[in-house]
Amino acid sequence: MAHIHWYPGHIAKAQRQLKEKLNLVDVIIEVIDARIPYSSRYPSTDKLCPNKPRLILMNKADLADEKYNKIWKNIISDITQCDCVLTDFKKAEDINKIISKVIFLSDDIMQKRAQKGLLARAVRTMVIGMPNVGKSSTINRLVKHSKTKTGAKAGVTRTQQWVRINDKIELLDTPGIIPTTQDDQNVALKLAFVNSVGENAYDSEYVAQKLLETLSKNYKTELLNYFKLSDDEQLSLENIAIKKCWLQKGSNPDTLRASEIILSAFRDAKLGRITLETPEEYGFI
Ligand SMILES: Nc1nc2c(ncn2[C@@H]2O[C@H](COP(=O)(O)OP(=O)(O)OP(=O)(O)O)[C@@H](O)[C@H]2O)c(=O)[nH]1
Ligand SMILES: [Mg+2]
Repeated sequence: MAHIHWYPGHIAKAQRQLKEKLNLVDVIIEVIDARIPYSSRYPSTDKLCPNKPRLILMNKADLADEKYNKIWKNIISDITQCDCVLTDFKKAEDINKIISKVIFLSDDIMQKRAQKGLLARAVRTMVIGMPNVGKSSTINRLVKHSKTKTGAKAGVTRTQQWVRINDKIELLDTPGIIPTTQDDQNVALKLAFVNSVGENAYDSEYVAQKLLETLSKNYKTELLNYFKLSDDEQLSLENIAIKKCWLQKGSNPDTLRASEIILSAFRDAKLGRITLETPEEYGFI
């Protein structure tokens, strides 16, 4: 049985909307989450945007384990055949890196336009990604670079605006949301860990228990330290609730409270910098 549910109607609609937007741009900026670089990637980009140059931002690099950031960046770049850069919303220098990569990636398209005798114009780009990966933060950072809105273009719905980032780049001011499917529960679970799935789509006790199991593999010490437990202690919701004296009426362990605390401790990086998937588990090393 699937533990994490989405609604198929929404997926089809989201896919259609994403495709419409992708048709408008020359270069795609895809944001993924550095803590789950493999699972937050768009798995079927080739179907929706064949042959479009794509820049991948492995965002929230500040929350992910430094030991894995560069390794994953290279693997993602290899498997997608796209440029990939590590980003973090506090690093101002990332913006110039993104801008110059987008210009570089558009070079072929712009040259082809010129050969066809078409008028030179700015490169059009947009940000896409799964929920909560940092799409809006990325757009805001790029837009802060310049504040001029360039108004609606033919074929673009009025609610969308192109923002001129500099004289060479225009950015769609709304992101494209990548529709998630529940085909792969392992991926769904990872997305739930990083809060990329609406909370009413899953049972938080189930997800928190799975997060405990995942963290126990590579970050057991961090977990034990955070909950001030000794090495031989069992890392289950019940045991943590009992040890921390999170009890309900009748002295039952308050496992719901334990789950919420575990999920937010991970999401807010209170356990330290963590990457939830290793290159080894996917056979890359
Ligand atoms: N630590 C850290 N937090 C980030 C980073 N980028 C974004 N965030 C935070 O992650 C959360 C989600 O960021 P958004 O930019 O709203 O993400 P989004 O992809 O637009 O999310 P949706 O619109 O819900 O799909 C916010 O709380 C941001 O402050 C980053 O590089 N590092
Ligand atoms: Mg957003």
